[in-house]
Amino acid sequence: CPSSPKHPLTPSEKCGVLNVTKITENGKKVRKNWTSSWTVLQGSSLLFAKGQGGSTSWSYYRSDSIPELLLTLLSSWKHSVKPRPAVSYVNCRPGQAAAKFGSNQSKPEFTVDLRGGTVEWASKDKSSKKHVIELKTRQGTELLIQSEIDSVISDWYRALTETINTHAWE
Ligand code: I3S
Repeated sequence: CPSSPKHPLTPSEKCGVLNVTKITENGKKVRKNWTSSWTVLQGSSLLFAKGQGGSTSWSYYRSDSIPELLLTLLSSWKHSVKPRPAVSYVNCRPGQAAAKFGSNQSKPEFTVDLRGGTVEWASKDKSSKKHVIELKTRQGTELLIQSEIDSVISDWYRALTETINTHAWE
């Protein structure tokens, strides 16, 4: 997400395409369902986009970085992660991403409150995939978040950790 003078880039403003699955919801184990989701970190919330309509065309994906986009799509294909449609961002600027969720292009499929949550690298028994983050919320939801790209997932790990630490006492 490039920064803009109006909305300076902070650790709490980040977006991109990630592979995600819930493993626990409200304290109950749920079956994994890896999907490729447009993900926005805004303030203490993490939003995952849901596409409009039923199409699953690759052409709906946009990213700030073409190599990142190609790697994401290749990884989705290799790992049989279901593609997600209707993500039509060319750029992700702080403040713009969440506003776009409100339009009819895309809306959050679900939102996670990071306050009081924890983030750690997932152990091997949680997933056979590499570069997997395990995110636990205070509400009892556990998510696995993954990217094939080392630097991408490391940046998300850092941003999520900073966000959780920043909002720890709220
Ligand atoms: O932790 P698991 O159950 O071994 O996770 C794998 C399964 O959910 C599998 O689906 P089915 O049980 O419906 O075949 C998925 O396709 C895999 O991706 C899951 O494992 P990974 O290690 O990729 O998270």
